[in-house]
Amino acid sequence: MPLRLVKFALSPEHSEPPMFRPPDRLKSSYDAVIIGAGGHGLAAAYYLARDHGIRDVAVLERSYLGGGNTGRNTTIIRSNYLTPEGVKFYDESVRTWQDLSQDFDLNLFYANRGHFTLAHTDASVRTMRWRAEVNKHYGIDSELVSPDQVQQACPQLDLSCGGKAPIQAALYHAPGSIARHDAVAWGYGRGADQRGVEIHQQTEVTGITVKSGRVTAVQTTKGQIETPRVLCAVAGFTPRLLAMVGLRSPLVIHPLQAMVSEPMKPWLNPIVVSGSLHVYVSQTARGELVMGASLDPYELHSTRSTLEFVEGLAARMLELFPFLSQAKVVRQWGGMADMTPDFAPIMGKTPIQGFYLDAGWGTWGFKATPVCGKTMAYTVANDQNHKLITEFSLERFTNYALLGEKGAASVGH
Ligand code: FAD
Ligand code: PYC
Repeated sequence: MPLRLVKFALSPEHSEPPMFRPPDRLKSSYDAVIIGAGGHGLAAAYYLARDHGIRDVAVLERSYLGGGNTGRNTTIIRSNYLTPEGVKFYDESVRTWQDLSQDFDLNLFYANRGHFTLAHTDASVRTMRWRAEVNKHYGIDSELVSPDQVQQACPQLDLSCGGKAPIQAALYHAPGSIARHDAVAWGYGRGADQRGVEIHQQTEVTGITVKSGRVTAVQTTKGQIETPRVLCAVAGFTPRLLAMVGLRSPLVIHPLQAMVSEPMKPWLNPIVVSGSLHVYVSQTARGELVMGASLDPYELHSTRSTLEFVEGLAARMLELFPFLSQAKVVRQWGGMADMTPDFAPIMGKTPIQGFYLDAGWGTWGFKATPVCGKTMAYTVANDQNHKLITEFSLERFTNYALLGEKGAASVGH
């Protein structure tokens, strides 16, 4: 190790400023409590403090900051959705992403790569064309491209997919990007912390008090907190939190797994997704291939990972990229995806006064982190749903007003 580095490490003059303030003791009341220190909860805290002047906020996290789906996802950012509500919402998020590193003064490794969704069947070509037209109508850069154009951008791809499912066309979305997921949680967390928000890790919410239809307090493993406003942003834990306030939702929790290869020289610039083969891949700045597939096909509240997943995904990766047969998988993991029947989120006010929900983010919520933060902060501060989220309310399931985002949610489910 270079001497200079050792000196730097040991010298008190060069100590690195801590990213967060040392944790305070939990107070007995706050203006607002946010449950969950994932990207969504932290982003909401950040914008509550920055844009609405609400700083007496506690973010409560049962485990560690960013340790839920935020730190487990494959970081695909795009806005090529199918419904007008979805397209407008995710477009606002993509715009916010572009300035976020500067906003935080922290490198999020945001990298604009372009995003191909491959179509191997007539039916998927039809869906891609449909998405391209909806996207263009709302000013989103998406187009149907030929196999030759795919090959040009990605010469390593076997267009015949081993002869089993030749690529017929693809949806190309130029704004498609990736970013460093942990840094997003750190950036929002640090920004909130600097503005006075308290982040309490290892602090689990175990109960919520509702009196006369309104939230009054939360119980935690570190004591009770009085508060008139609670934002629940706990992804795969949402059904458990809803049970505490006596609400029901159609959410089901399925594991979603992913894996990463050893680092290799950069060869894959775009993000490549195949719904028919249930596989997607991107290459990070470090050279690793980040790969994922569809949900595990059964409900399970667990982050365990399986050999079956690695074997299946590796086999399908080789149909697209046969030259990878000697590449090593170095890591795999799983998250708990909170799935809605229409593949759109659940956001906004609930029948309980002061209890706000940010959930139903299944396999698609990382890209929405900035826009969720902004719209939920607005909703909590004004006790009024932000206009970009009115169609995402919990009530849509009782009003028969589902959204139909399945064709664009991510890989095939
Ligand atoms: P989380 O990050 O899960 O945060 C919720 C937090 O709440 C957790 O830290 C949890 O510990 C905490 N919590 C739970 N219960 C309590 C309690 N009682 N008290 C206190 N704290 C509690 N999305 C994309 O857009 N692009 C992708 O490429 C993508 N890939 C994915 C790949 C995988 C493998 C997975 C699992 C997900 C993927 N997603 C993707 C989805 C995305 O990760 C999530 O939708 C998003 O991260 C949700 O963020 P969040 O802040 O709502 O939840
Ligand atoms: O939302 O684009 C996405 C995605 C890809 C993989 C998981 N989610």
